Amino acid sequence: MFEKILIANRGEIAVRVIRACREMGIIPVAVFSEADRKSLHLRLAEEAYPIGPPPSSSSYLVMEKLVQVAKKSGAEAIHPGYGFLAENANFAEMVESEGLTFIGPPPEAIRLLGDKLKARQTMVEAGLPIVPGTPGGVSSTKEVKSFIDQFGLPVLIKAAYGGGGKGMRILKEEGQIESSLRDASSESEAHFGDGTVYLEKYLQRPRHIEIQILADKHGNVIYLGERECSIQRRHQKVIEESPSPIVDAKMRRAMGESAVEAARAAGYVNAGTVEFLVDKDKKFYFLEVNTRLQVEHPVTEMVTGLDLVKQQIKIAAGEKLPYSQKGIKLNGAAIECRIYAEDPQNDFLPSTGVIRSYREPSGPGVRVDSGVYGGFEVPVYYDPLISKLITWGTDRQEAIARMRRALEEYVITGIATTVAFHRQVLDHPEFLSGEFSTHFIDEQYRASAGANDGFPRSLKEIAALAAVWHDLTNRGKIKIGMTDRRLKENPWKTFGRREAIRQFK
Ligand code: MV4
Repeated sequence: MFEKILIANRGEIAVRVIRACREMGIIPVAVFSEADRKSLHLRLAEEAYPIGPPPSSSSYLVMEKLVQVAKKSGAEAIHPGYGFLAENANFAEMVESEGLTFIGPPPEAIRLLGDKLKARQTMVEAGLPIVPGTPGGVSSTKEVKSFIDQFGLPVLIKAAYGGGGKGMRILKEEGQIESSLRDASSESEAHFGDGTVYLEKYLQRPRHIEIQILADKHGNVIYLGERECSIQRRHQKVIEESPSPIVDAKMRRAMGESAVEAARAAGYVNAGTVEFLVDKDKKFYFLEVNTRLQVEHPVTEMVTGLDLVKQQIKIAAGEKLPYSQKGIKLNGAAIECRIYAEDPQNDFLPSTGVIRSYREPSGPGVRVDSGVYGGFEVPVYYDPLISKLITWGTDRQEAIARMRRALEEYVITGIATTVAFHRQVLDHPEFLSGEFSTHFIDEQYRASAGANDGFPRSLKEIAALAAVWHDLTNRGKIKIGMTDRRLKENPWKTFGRREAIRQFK
């Protein structure tokens, strides 16, 4: 086993990997940019090395610096986390060629799966269901027209090296072919350095469901159930859960076995995720493979009891998987809310600044993977994800009840966050019913500033608000936390509230 691992990342995921190292008796080595001098991952790591100025292009993305620090510190392996260099085949290659171990898949698998056209071709050959699409890149209106003649509208133009919705255009009418093609291609060129785009039939209101897999270096591949990731906004996931409310045992097995086939076909090793789109008839289609540990991995950890980061490290060190497929038992349900430093009242604009007060929820079934603390200044340079709140319950209902309770306990002041937004989603009938698609937030949430912000209120909510308003205006007295008369008589419960009440009298 490794004695030292360098973590080529920051924030909550660096903290997550450090924790796994600690439990395994491995010394974690942190790196930090000038903007991260006071970040939580440094406080928890044994050693920390500076790697440059705040912009990630000058620090967390500079491959040579990371390899250099790894060697200088005596680390034998590098964990890339997610984002930054996690899915960069050249980085994985450089790490290995310098005699270090990359804690992730082989460079060839990253390269193959990063090329969406090659990935699709590979999966067709492996027998996976895929959405109808062009086998190669398209560049002319004529090619698009003939695809439409065969499969009809709408059509989705996708970037061959894309991800996260960049370089993607929905084509709804023939008149837009030329402009959409041009836009998608130039956006792809700008973001991925290659303007190749291809076509797929556009699925109208799909769900996004993904399968977690683990593959060791000895040819063993297993799947760890699914994650429902349909609650997203602008290609950024917001809430994930496992199991999916619509997946039964039979569908799970079919998707899981497909995912294992996909991994085998790609020569995959380590932890990976096979993404599927699922239509209204519950038919599933291969989308792509994410060749990294994902942000939402904790929900899978909660229902399987496995530590995915430890498994990644063990696989990289050459160990065999500890379980066969039969040994994997899914238990209960887990939900994750991504807490972003963003302002839902202001079109989810990133909100930076000092966290004035900070109190994390805890108690039964609650886990917080956080990269911040009270007094910390959230840097402007990086992803605005500050923590992930994960709850577990014996079933979906209990996981939801615990999430609501935990969101009520969570205190973050000084900056705007998405905590209150999550409270609204967790009260939304469509979310509670489990009947939703990737368009849930777009369809249900109004982000424009104004009186009609947010999710439309139910009649019951309006009635409750009217009652409170009536109470406040007609009695001329504001009661804080004193709606229940019995509380008045209980000094334990009213202790600490008195000051606030006095101020309002
Ligand atoms: C699709 C699709 C519908 N049909 N492909 C989104 C990110 C990228 N990984 C692939 N994505 C999608 N691919 C076909 N053939 C729907 C999505 C999609 C989406 C598309 C437009 C706007 C929002 C979206 C949210 C989630 C998924």
